Amino acid sequence: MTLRSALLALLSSGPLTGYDLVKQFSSSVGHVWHAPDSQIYPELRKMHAEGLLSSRPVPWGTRGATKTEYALTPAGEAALLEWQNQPLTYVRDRDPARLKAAYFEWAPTGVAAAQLRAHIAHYEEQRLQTLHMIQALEQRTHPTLARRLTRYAEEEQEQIVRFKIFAYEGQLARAEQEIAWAKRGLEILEEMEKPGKTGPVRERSTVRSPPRTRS
Ligand code: VNL
Repeated sequence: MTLRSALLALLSSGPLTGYDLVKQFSSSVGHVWHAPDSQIYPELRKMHAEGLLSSRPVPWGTRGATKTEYALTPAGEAALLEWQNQPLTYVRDRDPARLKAAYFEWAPTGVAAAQLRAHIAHYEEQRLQTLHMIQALEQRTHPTLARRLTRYAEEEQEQIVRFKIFAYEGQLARAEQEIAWAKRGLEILEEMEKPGKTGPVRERSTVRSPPRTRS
């Protein structure tokens, strides 16, 4: 359902062929709503069948071939408005990094730290990507945005740009928060490795105790 909203939103920048849509998806709205190409094509066909999109053949190459260009219909625009008017539904957390961290006592030497460093690397990468996106939006050089803006008056353009940047500010804040969290985890692991610290006294148990492999 939300893939549909992302596709409607992207097509509100102007008509696109299926191929261009898939390309632009991954370099724009796909950064906040990832979807594989294999999901996009069938969803476009469904949206077309349901009357949300119109299609027309446009020339392709020099041999009389055509490709299909999709555009929002009035029903498609209505669906976009309807989506904005619906409240979000929240799902409860299912976070693999938090889940794993909660049981790091089972992680062999160095593995927990390596996972936290990988977490940092992932979000450092996302942080940079997000900063670049914000810059392209601020400068209005992002091709999808630039094309979208041609359909609006200057006063409206300002708001359109601001909302896109606002979305990425949220992504940026989350990336920085994840980096800070994982760095804190590394500190905790280091703290635990300090010599002279003994763990809690445990009674003998039939339950297998976690491996104490850190030196
Ligand atoms: C647009 C352009 C959207 C760039 C984006 O992400 C983006 C757009 C939500 O104009 O639809 O990164």
